[in-house]
Amino acid sequence: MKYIIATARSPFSHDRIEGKDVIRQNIGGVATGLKRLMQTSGGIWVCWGDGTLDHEHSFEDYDGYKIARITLGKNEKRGFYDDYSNGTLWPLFHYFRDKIKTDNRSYHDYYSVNKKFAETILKYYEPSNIIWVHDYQLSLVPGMIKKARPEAFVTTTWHIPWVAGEFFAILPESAEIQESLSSSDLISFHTDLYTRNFIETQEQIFGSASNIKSRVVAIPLGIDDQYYSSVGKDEKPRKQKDNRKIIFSVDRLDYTKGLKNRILAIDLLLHKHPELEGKFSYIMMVTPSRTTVSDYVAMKRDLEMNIGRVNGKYGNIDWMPIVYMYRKVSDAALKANYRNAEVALITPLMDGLNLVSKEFVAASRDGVLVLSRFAGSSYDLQSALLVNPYNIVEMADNIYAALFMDQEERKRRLADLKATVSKKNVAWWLGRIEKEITKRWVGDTFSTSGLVDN
Ligand code: ADQ
Repeated sequence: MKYIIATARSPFSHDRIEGKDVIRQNIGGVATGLKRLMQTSGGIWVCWGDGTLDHEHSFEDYDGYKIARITLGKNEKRGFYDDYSNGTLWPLFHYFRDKIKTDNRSYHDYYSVNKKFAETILKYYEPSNIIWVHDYQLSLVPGMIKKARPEAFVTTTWHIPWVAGEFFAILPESAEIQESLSSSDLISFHTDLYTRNFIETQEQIFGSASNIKSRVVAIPLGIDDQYYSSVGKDEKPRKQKDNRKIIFSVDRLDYTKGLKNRILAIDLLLHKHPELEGKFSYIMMVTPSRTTVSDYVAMKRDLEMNIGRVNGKYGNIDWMPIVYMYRKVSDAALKANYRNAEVALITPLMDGLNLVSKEFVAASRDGVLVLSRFAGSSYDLQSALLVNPYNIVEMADNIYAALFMDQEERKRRLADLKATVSKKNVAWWLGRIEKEITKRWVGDTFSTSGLVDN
């Protein structure tokens, strides 16, 4: 048995940088988990080749598996990726009603790109394959495949939240998307809440959900905990000037991540506790993301203005409360930042799961996690200090509590969190998905990839 995996973004891409042809790895947690599966079990990975030289590598063998890349034209990319995936579905599934653009021209591009994915999958499909479709950019693919090959086993993993049925109904194409997803043989979400919402949506659109209940499961994605807990050989603990405590965060630049509210919480913290002047540094790392989508450009400006305002209000020649970095960093630098932080401030307004919170827990030695209740990971990470990211007072008070938490409580909370993160790691996630597939697979050639289910 081999997988055909479909994701919008590629595990790596070919680019020309400063005259040289280079391979750029995709750093996200999903890519890491799936690469591991493909290296062990082989198969084909179907994805959009967005690298500048990817069109020269539309099919290649790499690291034990094959990659089939789909090339998109400029307008097609805009309609499929910028407008419909990120301008319509992304805000819809994160409850940002005012940002949802409903324009059926972009749906047309979304439909035709999904069709390209389905056709590419079907081109390589063999009856012993499991087809595994990922996320909101490819929601029509399961239905297209089942229509052409009803006997094919299709499993879908949804990485972002699933909203309440009456909110989903805002979307003009809600019935088409629901029908496609619910034709999957197995559909996995990160939390029980999303599975309940999906089942309720099915009832609202089709009158009954009895045909899908047994095919919908909650299996939260895990991380490679050993990678994050291991210390690099050149890594040294960083000494902060004047023993300043470090508060750390890393996010993609996105309105769902609650970045501005965090700045407001730091503002309030310093207003309530002027004695904290010079006592901490908040290192806010922000990764460029969706830079061609207009909302993101305006949001960056607003965020930077607020950072400047707070630094201008409380900073002095020797100290600025917020150290802001807008760039991607290496894995090693990210790990070092997780390890050096006394407090991680992970407070999205809405987040399907949030891998950063798990990475921090695995890497930290005695840090405190301040985590939003609206991150899917908070269901498992109950020993964090859980906050409502819309409540600035609660956030400021919890940052203060985290900075001054006694050693015993820090250790106890972190030990609880570490136990969960290492039990439900990426191998556990893959093992659970494979177990669910085995229960439902009627073909006779299924054998698991041998990944551990602990
Ligand atoms: P994302 O919204 O991308 O994913 P998240 O889960 O936080 O969010 O993962 C981001 C990943 O990128 C992490 O692995 C992190 O280490 C890495 N990263 C971020 N900034 C970085 C930087 N500056 N340098 C290096 N690495 C950086 C979507 C959903 C989430 C869900 C995931 C997985 O929106 O809710 O958790 O999929 O299902």
